Amino acid sequence: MMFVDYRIQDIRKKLEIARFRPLDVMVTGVTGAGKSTTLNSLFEKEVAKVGTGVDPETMELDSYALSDLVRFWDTPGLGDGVDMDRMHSKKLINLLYKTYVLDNTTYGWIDLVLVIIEGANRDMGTTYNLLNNVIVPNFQKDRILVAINQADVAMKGRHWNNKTNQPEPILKKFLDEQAESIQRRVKEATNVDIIKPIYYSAEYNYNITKLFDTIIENMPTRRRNLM
Ligand SMILES: Nc1nc2c(ncn2[C@@H]2O[C@H](COP(=O)(O)OP(=O)(O)OP(=O)(O)O)[C@@H](O)[C@H]2O)c(=O)[nH]1
Ligand SMILES: [Mg+2]
Repeated sequence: MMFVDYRIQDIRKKLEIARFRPLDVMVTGVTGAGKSTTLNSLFEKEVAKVGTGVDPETMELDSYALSDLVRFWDTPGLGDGVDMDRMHSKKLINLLYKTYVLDNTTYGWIDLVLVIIEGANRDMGTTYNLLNNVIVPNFQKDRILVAINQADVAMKGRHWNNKTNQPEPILKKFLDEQAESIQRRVKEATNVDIIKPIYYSAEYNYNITKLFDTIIENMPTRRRNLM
């Protein structure tokens, strides 16, 4: 499976209708959620540096072009203390207000925001903070996607089949319920209606195709006007 060529006709057609190119996706989430790992999984090589210890890894914004049609922006995660969060939030907001001008009209550079949540994460506070205080006030709500990573360790590693690299039914049920619960809680906490998050494992390449399909299915149909 090569994502460089994946569903390229679908993507091109959508971009032609929307009249912009490439699709710029900002990848965001708390530190350690697996943003960089997810990009490496999509690119099928190590493009982004992944954290090894407890320290956050990504400190700056980096963009990675998958093709001339799709580009991803890796960002530093929140949840690393008040001062760092303030600094990183500023970088995220700056990116959300990055613009380009076409035919005398100014448009937003970022077309879609992908919020990555850690499957094992009980404390959703930082994610809600990110949504509530950084993304939602500065970006169109209907361009926000949420996905659950680290599906393999959502139940602390239990019920993950290491031979097939897939969740067993019990874990699958758990993940399905978790996806619904997150959808509900995002609505309660931020008043944003998200589509039911998909779950995947960047580490084991589980459901990565589904993640990419979700991005394609939810591609904006027009350029982004500023708010
Ligand atoms: N078990 C498991 N571990 C994962 C998965 N995805 C990422 N990890 C691990 O989680 C840790 C953090 O991953 P990163 O990709 O660096 O996380 P990040 O969101 O980019 O973090 P920052 O750059 O600090 O914001 C690394 O040790 C990864 O190997 C996954 O799907 N399953
Ligand atoms: Mg990172």
